[in-house]
Amino acid sequence: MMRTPRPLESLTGKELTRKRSIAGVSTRTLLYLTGTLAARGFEWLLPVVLSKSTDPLWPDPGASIEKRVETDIYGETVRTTQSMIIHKLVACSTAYPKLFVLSPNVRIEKRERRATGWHSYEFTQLDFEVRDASSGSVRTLVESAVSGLVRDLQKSARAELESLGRLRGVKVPETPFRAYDRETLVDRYGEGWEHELPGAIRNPVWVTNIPREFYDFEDPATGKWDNYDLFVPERGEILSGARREWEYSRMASKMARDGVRKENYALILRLAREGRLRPSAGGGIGVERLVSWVVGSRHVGEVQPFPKVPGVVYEL
Ligand code: ASN
Repeated sequence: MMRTPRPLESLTGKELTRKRSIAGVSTRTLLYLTGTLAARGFEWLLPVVLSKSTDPLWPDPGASIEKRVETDIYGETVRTTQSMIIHKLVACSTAYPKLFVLSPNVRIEKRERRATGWHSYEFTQLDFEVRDASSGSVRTLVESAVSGLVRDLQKSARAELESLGRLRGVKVPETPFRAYDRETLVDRYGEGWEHELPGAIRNPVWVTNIPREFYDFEDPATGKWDNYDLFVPERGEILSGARREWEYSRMASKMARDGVRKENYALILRLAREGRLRPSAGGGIGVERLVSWVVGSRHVGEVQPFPKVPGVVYEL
């Protein structure tokens, strides 16, 4: 049985030491990744929490949202950020051709997901976007960031990894990572491929062509989606991203097909209609998942100072 992560005030001395070591790894991880992106000319934006428009998280085969958090302010309905994808597309098309943001995402996952060890109802995404980029260039960037990170941590967080028993636990991934079309995985493992794949790989792998939200590019000629998820051994998905749609007619028809309410996406649709949305590609890394994989925690909530475990609401 997986143990549900508990809050700080109930941990033993040994558990607190472990928590602090994980925070050391997390600190170095954030320094490395933000430093790498900044050194490559990315602008670091600060996140927002309340907006009229946020990620619908629909349709997405992996989505399981129990409730969407909405409230009224100043006579307008706003939603807590499910992801900053809409903000990224607008920001990247206008002022910031290469951007990243450490963004708090609120996703009230179904309570059964407590047992996956891989979901939290609040988490932080390192979300980035690049104007005029191809999928391949984003994937190469991520590959070098992930393998560079593990190499860096083996030095910069050596003491912490040693005390967590993980110094030899995570190997520096070999690049380039293998890529599998989702259809190949369905043939091999069936519809439950997402659960089978992590146990079958020893190096991170890409999965491409996943039917998802309107903003990921879907090739009308082939019906394939130009998107990608990154899976790590033993655990699962730590990043999702894509080349994006930018044309009005395609976005609008996908929203109609998927039953996504156009009135919640008025701005992005208007910019697309005016030709002001630009092609881009990007992705988002689940920061706690990445750290959980590195430190070998059994529940992603263990990496959080204040665990947000589906179905469990602590005071803090
Ligand atoms: N951040 C993801 C992306 O860039 C979207 C998401 O989190 N749903 O594609």
